[in-house]
Amino acid sequence: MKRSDLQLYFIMGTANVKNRQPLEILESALQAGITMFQFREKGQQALTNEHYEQFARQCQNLCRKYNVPFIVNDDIDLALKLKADGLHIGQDDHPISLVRQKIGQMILGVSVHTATELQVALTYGADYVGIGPIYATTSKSDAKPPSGTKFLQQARNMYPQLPIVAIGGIDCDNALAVFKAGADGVAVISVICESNDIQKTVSTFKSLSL
Ligand code: 3NM
Repeated sequence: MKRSDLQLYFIMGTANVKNRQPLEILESALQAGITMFQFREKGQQALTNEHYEQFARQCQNLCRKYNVPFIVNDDIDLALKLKADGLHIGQDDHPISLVRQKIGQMILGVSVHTATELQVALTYGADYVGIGPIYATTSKSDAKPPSGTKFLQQARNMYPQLPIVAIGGIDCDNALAVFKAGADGVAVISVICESNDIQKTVSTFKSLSL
């Protein structure tokens, strides 16, 4: 993968969308120029069984149409079944060494919060890391307290070439500080899911990236 693939990384599941069609939001975001997409179907309202897989396939087909990488959050079996472009895991999900063995060459993203977690992720072949929550977020019920940009900056200083995406509470007003701290990109849920003008939101983010 290229570092620029992370520039505007949209994450969505049905629980993130109110009074609108998730696939319409995804297609608007793809049309507007998001550079990566993560399928993250979590929470009490999450789809189950065949609806879950069907929705994932619909998202994947849209991503293919716009040539944007389709990444699955957490679910290794789904990522393998769909031949997704990649898998993203957190620290609580699965041991990274095992995941890399299972998924082969697929893109592997890992959420990290400390220098030790970062080192372990790289040892086992993470292709990119996610750092957050930078700011307060309401989109992840078990999010850690906001970290600000300090660890992001440290990670960038330690690994100048590493693909890094920042996440958590990022919007058009604070994104510049995140890019300046060293992120290659920003991963966002609510700011796109709740946007009244997705084209404008996406263009604003992309104009802020360094
Ligand atoms: N992971 P929003 S924060 C999915 O810190 C997720 O690892 C986070 O959503 C982490 O852009 C987060 O609406 C939610 O704040 C991001």
